[in-house]
Amino acid sequence: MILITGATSGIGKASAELLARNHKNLFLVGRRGERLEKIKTELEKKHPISVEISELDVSSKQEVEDFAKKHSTQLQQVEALINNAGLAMGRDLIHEGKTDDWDKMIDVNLKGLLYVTHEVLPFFVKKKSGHVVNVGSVAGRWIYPRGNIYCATKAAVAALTQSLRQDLLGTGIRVTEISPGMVETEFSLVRFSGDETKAKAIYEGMKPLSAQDIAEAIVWCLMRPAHVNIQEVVIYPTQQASTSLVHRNSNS
Ligand code: NDP
Ligand code: 8X3
Repeated sequence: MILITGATSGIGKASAELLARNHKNLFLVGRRGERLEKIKTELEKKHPISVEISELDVSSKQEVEDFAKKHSTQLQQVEALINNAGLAMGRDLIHEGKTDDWDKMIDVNLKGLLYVTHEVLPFFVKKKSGHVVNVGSVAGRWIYPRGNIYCATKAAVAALTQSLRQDLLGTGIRVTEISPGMVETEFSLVRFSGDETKAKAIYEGMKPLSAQDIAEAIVWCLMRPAHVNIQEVVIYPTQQASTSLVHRNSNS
């Protein structure tokens, strides 16, 4: 069974779909329960797998602890955790930033990842196997103007991924970081508080990555033999050379 956080949309949902096609049982979590129900119904109808779902806000320590207590039997069966839930809020200059946005990004991208990992790792250590895949970002490696807190959370994800690998050395547990560039999902819509015009403008005149592109990389990492750990995967669209360097078609 593979546990995916933030499975209601984008990269998390695409990973669930691809893993289902590979006949993997799934445990999908996210805050939007209706979407989880729909994804479960569709995947179980199409594939010979079972899909567990649970509404979960990963940024709530209490909710994550309650989730782990309630589902301890299922968590024992988890072979891989995909820490995908995450978001950016705003694109303000740092001196104009909103501290509520900062809190949200730190709470979800950083603390949420830690809370969920903390509940799953003891089972992995006990069985001497397991795979943690953290969805970081190129934003954590190449900081860009107005990226500030989002970049900082993703830099922290990169640091924590390394820490996990070091602390877990010898346990048989694999730890991978996937760092995508621009992927067209609900990410920009969330970042700009539902402003579709602003969200669309981000990808204007260029072909971004799709959630499916990233899901394929995640699944490839998961499917390597147990002695192979893909430590880091950095994936950009062809029209993006760095976080600040994007080629846009001239007619756009
Ligand atoms: P989406 O907005 O499409 O998906 C984000 C997912 O995270 C949703 O399923 C959402 O579910 C979930 N999520 C958000 N907050 C919480 C929370 N508090 N608790 C549980 N789940 C939560 O964006 P992407 O698919 O693009 O983003 C997935 C990951 O990829 C993120 O970590 C993002 O930072 C990273 N990334 C994205 C890039 C991009 O350009 N799109 C590039 C690089 C990295 P729900 O709202 O139902 O809770
Ligand atoms: C998302 C990619 O460049 O919008 O992590 O920060 S970017």
